[in-house]
Order: sequence, then C-alpha cells, then structure tokens
Amino acid sequence: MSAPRSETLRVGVVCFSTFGGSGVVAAEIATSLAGRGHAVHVFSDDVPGRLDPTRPNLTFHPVVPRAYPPLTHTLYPLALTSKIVEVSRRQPLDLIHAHYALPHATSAYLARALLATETPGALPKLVTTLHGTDITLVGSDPSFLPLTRFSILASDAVTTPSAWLAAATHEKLDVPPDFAIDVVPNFVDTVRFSPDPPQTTPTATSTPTSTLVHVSNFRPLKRVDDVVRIFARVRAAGPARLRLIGDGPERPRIEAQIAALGLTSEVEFLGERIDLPAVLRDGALFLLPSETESFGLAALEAMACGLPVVASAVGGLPEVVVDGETGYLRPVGDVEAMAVCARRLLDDQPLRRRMGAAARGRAQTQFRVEPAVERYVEIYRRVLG
Ligand code: GMT
Repeated sequence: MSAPRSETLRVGVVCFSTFGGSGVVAAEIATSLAGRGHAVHVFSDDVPGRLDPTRPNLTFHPVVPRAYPPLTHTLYPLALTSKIVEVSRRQPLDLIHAHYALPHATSAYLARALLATETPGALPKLVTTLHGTDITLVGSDPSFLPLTRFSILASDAVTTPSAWLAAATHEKLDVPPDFAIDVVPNFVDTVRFSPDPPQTTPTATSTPTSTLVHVSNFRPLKRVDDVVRIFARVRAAGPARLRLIGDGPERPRIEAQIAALGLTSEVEFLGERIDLPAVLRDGALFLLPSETESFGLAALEAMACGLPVVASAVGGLPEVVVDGETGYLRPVGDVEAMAVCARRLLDDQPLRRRMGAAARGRAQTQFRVEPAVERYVEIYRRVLG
C-alpha cells in the first residue's frame, strides 16, 4: 500500500548548506512549499543560508556524521542516508527532492532501498535536480560517472535549470535520449532583489555609480582573476571601483593579483553577505566571466536588482542574459572584449539604464518564484501519479 496522496505533500529536501546556488534554490523551494502548506523536511549538514528553520510546516534535520578515528574518510553520505531513514520511519515522506546528484540522490536512493525492506510499497519518490558541477566536473569524472549516471536513471524525475545542462547530462553521462529531463529555470524573489530599497521611493536608477560587482565562491572555474583583469582595463580607461562578494580557495591568489596591479585601494572584499540585494543595487554592472555555468543564479539576482551583466557566452548563461539587451556575452577568457563592454556601460548612462531596466524586466517576467515552484509541484504530482 502506498502513502496517502493528499493535496498536502510531505517533501524531503536534501541540499548543501553553503551559500552556493544549489543551496539557495533548494532553500527557496522549501520555503515556498512550506508557505503553501506542504510539510517540508530539510536535510543538510547545517541550516542553509537562505532558510528560516523556524517557519511553520518546515523541519530542519541536521546531518552529523559521527567521527570514528580509524575511518579517515567522511561518512556524510551514509549519515544522510540514515537520517532520511530515521525521519521517514517517524513521518513517512511522499517524495525526496535531492539537489545535486552526488551524494544526495545516491543517499536518497539508498534510504529508499532500506525502507523498502521494512514497508514495501510506501516508498518516497525521488526527484533529482542537477545543478551543474555535479555533471560537468564531479559527475563526469571517471571515478564517479557510473554512480552519478545510476543515481540519475534511478530517479523518478530529473530536472535541470537550463536546457544546456539537460543536453550536457545526456551527452556527458550517456543518458539515453528517451530519458526525459525537465528544464525548470532557476528563479529570483524580485521583491527582495529589486533596484529600490524596501519602503522607499525609487532612487537607484538616478544615482550614477561606477562600481563593478562580482559574486562567487572563488573557485577556479569562476575565473575571478579575469574579473580583476577586466577591472584593471576598465579602471585604466576611467573611474571605477570593484566589489567582490563571497569567499573561497582562490581569494589569497586574487588578493595578491590585485596588490601586484596596484589596485588594492580600489577593490573591496565584502565576504559572504546576507544583505546581498543592498550590495547589488549599489552597483553599476555585474561581472561573471566563468569557465562554465549551468545557469548563473548570481547573474539573475543582479539582473533583478537592475544591473546589466557582462558574462561569458557559456553553458546556460545565454538562457539568462540576452546579449545586447540585458547585458553582454563574450567568449570565455576574452577579458579585452568584456572590459570594452563594461566601460561602455559605465560611460553611457542611458544605455546602462536601458539594459538595467531590461534585465530587471526579464527577471520579473521569465524567472519569477511562483511559476517555478508550481512547475516543481506539478512534477511532484506527476511522479506521485
Ligand atoms: O557555481 C558554483 O560553483 C555553485 C554551484 C552550486 O552547486 O551551488 O552553482 C551551480 O548551481 C547554481 C544553481 O542552480 C547555478 O546557478 C550555477 O550556475 C551552478 N554552477 C555551475 O554550473 C558552475
């Protein structure tokens, strides 16, 4: 006998807690589902940055792998499996929504296999959202490819935030063409991420600013050194400042690069910020010259704040940024071309305003929260039959 399929769903959301885009998307989905009255259980190593664990209908389940000194490798995927099993025994779930293939979809699969030995039939369905590096880097690494592929094919539904990532999953992981992947674009809260501070009259568009903004986790694939090279060229041609938001392993190298270029006084490191909308709306334009990006949620959040985006023409970014309308897309590594675009936007205020307004308009019309969450709920209901 399967679990009751009532209007109210019991959904387990499995995600990373870090400030990365997949954790943000998962937290926003969990919040919205709870707001609609569904019973939501979030599983992660810590409370995701954008999640309020005290809100009604939402329970946060911390996953804490026990340390056992002879075992030097992390037991997190197994602790996550055990936690899903433990919670499901007490409060059966209709489905588990795993964000990121490894280890989340694999742990959910294993939990389901264990639960099947106890209560055959009453098993949660598995919906897996792929976010990018789980396919392009981790998942396609030969050491992980078979398990990633297996976890995808064992899911009842698989989603990606861009058509590009769906195609890359078919191609890189040799997923059969008839295995359907739902494309559900990422989304943004355009009330929180807006050009105007809450409860004030519009001001941002009338304030001339020459600040370039970049947000990332400072990993090599973000090419933060290109951000600095672009800024150096922009600065050489006129006034400008650079704000770097986020943190990660590349930061010391980037600090050294900025010092070597004599730009230390013109660049600010703001670290990870929860007041991101305020920082974004202070900027003139957003830079995202990544090596790859399945979607580029950081760019979308900047667009919602009215910033044009100068980014690499790569991955899913062309599905977010419309070249020549909401910003500029140039080949990966072409810092000269990106600097020309950025300088043009700083020098031509009407152009910048026009593109900023178009960026905000695109975020409002194409990437709203409610339709995206509605798509996920439709997928949940489809797999639940
Ligand atoms: O970009 C990262 O390194 C973080 C990563 C994550 O897993 O949080 O972001 C990925 O997922 C985001 C949400 O779907 C996307 O907006 C990012 O483009 C994607 N990053 C890459 O594909 C490199």
